[in-house]
Amino acid sequence: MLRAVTGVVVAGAALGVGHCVASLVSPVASPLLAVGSAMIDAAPTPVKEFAVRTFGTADKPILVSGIGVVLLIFGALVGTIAWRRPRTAAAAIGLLGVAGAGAALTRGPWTYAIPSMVAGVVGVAALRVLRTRTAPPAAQSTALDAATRRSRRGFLVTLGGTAVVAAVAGLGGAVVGRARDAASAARRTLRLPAPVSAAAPLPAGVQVPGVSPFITPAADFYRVDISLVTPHVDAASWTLTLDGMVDHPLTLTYDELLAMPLVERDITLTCVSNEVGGPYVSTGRWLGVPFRDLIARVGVRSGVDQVYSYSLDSNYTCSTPFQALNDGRDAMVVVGLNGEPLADERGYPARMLVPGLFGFVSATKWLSRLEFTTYTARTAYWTSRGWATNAPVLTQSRIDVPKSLATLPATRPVIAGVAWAQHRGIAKVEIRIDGQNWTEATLAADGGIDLWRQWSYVYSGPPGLHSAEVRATDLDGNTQPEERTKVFPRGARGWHQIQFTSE
Ligand SMILES: Nc1nc2c(c(=O)[nH]1)N[C@H]1C(S)=C(S)[C@@H](COP(=O)(O)O)O[C@H]1N2
Ligand SMILES: [Mo]
Repeated sequence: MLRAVTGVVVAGAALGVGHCVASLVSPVASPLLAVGSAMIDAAPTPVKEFAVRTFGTADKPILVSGIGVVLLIFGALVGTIAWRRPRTAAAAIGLLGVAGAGAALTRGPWTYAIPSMVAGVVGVAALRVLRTRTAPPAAQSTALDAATRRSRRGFLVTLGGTAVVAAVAGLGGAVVGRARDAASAARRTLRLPAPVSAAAPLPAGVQVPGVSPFITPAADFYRVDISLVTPHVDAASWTLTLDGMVDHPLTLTYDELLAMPLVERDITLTCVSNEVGGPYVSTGRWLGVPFRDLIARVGVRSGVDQVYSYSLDSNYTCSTPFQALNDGRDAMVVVGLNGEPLADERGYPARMLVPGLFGFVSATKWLSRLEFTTYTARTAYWTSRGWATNAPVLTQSRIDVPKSLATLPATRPVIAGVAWAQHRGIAKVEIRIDGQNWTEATLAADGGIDLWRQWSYVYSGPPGLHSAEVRATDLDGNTQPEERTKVFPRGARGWHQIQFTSE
């Protein structure tokens, strides 16, 4: 038992010191997080889909805790063999350090390997020190002579000391990491310029009572990305490079970007990983620089069919059809959401947004570079993992009230929700009860084709348990098909259905 505890303490010390060193290099280089990030990249698509579906936004903390537990168990095992086979134990810890360094190297420059190497060295050294203080072999505490008892006390003191080092280093790392985060402070005091073209005022009556807020508060906006550690970018040293097949490559600073004419638009964003009835759809008031102005500045050569965007979020890349950035729709490089600079998790200092396309082919956060190129020349992160190369949003609808299995009050028997088909617009929403005839729901006021549309329907059937299904038709005439499909590789199809009890 004492051996296993020793192993856990050694592993903890190694990880704690590694985390602390990483706070000076890059949080991403922390052994735990580097391994986690490498696992996210390497995970086969079905595993990733399962994680997003099952754990939602909590999938990352769960992954990190899982890896942490595995490493501590590994430490316990190493501890149990450490007195009989010290070399094997040291080699196991060393190998783990190398593995962590390897994982970190897939995330960034060579300095990223340092924290895991240091962790490995600390682990091996701590084990060695503890072993030279002897202790474990004594199993029965009765027959101990004075000398053994003294040495045992010495060992326990050293073990306690190591545990304290582990905790202090780990916490220290967290504190240093936060203190270095001056970029966020700069963001809080930043005031964005006013748009030259404000968002058109929303007509009265876009909101149906009880349905999701028409404009999603920034804090409630859905979040989907592959980054385990939210990048905290310093806007003062950030730049955006536009290059590739262009006549005048361009690098803009944050101030230069903000100095360009800004427009403000209300746009609904959706994730391809949204299940039928799911929460990965939100609407914001976005402030940004129109792509058409950026395109005009660089002079795009003929033959360009995609813009390949790069992110400071390590190896994330994204393919966006050039046509969608240049056909007059409100595609932009975004700097603000709902009147504030973008939050760190939202892609500060700048991200992309293109109405009508799923986020994974259009909404790159922590944007660093836009390369005008071809689909033949560059393959994006998700495309190389089997997802669609170009993915317009699918027409979808969702019932928000009543919640599934809830009771519909007799005083206000309203079934209501949202429907979306960005950049095509919603023509019609229909509802059917218990699989009978489709009836048109009442559409709320229309904010524009790039926005979702709310709808409502007054239920007038008998009391008891019933089902309700919804389907939308967009202005191109596409009606949602009945057949459910998986979200992979181009988004879920099918009708949202709920069960409810009417009073
Ligand atoms: N850098 C980066 N940008 C990204 C992603 C990512 O993983 N990394 N995910 C994309 C996906 S899949 C979606 S749906 C949107 C979600 O944006 P949000 O988190 O602001 O809602 O961001 C996109 N931009
Ligand atoms: Mo997404």
